Amino acid sequence: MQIITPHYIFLDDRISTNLSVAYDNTIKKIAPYEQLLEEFPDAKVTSLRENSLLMPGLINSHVHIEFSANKTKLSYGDFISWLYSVIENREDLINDCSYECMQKATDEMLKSGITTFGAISSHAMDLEVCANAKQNVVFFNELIGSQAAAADALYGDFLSRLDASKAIEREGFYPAIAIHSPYSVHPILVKKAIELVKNENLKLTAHFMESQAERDWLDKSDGDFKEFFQTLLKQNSAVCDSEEFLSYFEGVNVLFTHATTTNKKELDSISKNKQTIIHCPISNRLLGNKTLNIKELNDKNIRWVVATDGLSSNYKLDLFEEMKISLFMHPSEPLLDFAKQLLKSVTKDAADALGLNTGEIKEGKNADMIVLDLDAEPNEELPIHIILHRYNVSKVIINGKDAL
Ligand code: MCF
Ligand code: FE
Repeated sequence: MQIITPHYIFLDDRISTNLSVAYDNTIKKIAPYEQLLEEFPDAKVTSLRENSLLMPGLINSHVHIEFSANKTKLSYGDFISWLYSVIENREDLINDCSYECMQKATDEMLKSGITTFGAISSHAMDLEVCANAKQNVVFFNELIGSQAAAADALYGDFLSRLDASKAIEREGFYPAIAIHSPYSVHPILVKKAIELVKNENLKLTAHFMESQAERDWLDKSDGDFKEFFQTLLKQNSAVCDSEEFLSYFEGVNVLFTHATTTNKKELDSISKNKQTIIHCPISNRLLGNKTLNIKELNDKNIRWVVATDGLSSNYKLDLFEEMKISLFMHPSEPLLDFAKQLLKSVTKDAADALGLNTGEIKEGKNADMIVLDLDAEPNEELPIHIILHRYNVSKVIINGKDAL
């Protein structure tokens, strides 16, 4: 058992002073220090410096670790140009993405207070790094392929990657499934994957309605994707429209990434099914996509969470940076309220969406906690300050163990 005595704790509804936390792998009790010492006299005690703030560890629900070698290779500003640049540079990106390169990415996340991440794994190149990472990992094996003729082979490859991830047995590692997107995955494959999700109770995510090109292609088999599919895949029309795609996810807990070009009907379906939208503002800006309509999501009571996406469409894997960009990208949202929502989105809401027992400093939750070094006593605008000032992260605790 351990006791940590910060100056302040970021609790669900308030900032506490004069409380400490007793924990092993889960949070056992939150109470005044003397009381905890009496109850757990043998506990190891960590007293923190002045103005230290204990808060829940951050959850980055969407990151492509295998794309961590990119810095300047990929073309930004337009989604289709980006996609062509991914195809053109695929070999280089893969070859340059060594174990060390990927480990640097997970370490950077750790240093910026990310205690859980959702890895979208295209090739299982990142399996070992993720298995060895200090963080909790939801390992989303990606299923991709729009051609029916190749479906069996693609599904076989996907299943063997899924099996390899199931063989990793460690606390906080969850094998899971990513269906790439409605334009790139044949319905035969989508249906098979969702059957698996239901039978084995796996976590599920998908990219959905990221670009105008995707909107036009799914709605009318036209637009910027037309040439791409005709020349590269000899495909003249979309394999699935968005209504059909969403129908397969009825009653399924899924996190849809981007959703910047969704229409009212799609959002109603997402709302009805209590599904989640992953908001990646930096990626959307860099790939020339629209800004997510947060107000519409809030009006429809749709849970949304902030994530970084990969270094394929970001310059950092830092949720403090991501929240800051989001704060400035949604100027119509009331500042303090929105700052609070952003922080909740990368803690409690992300944990709820992923079905993980974490994201809060609360008795019974997993002991995933970070310490921020504030420089003054916090006031009621602390959520804004946390997002603006990128305070130093001086301690990271994951499942009760010191990770930084
Ligand atoms: O989220 C961004 C942009 N949207 C789609 N895909 C990716 C992103 N970053 C990396 N990807 C990967 C994706 O997982 O790019 C590959 C897929 O494996 C090709 S996209 C047809
Ligand atoms: Fe992505």
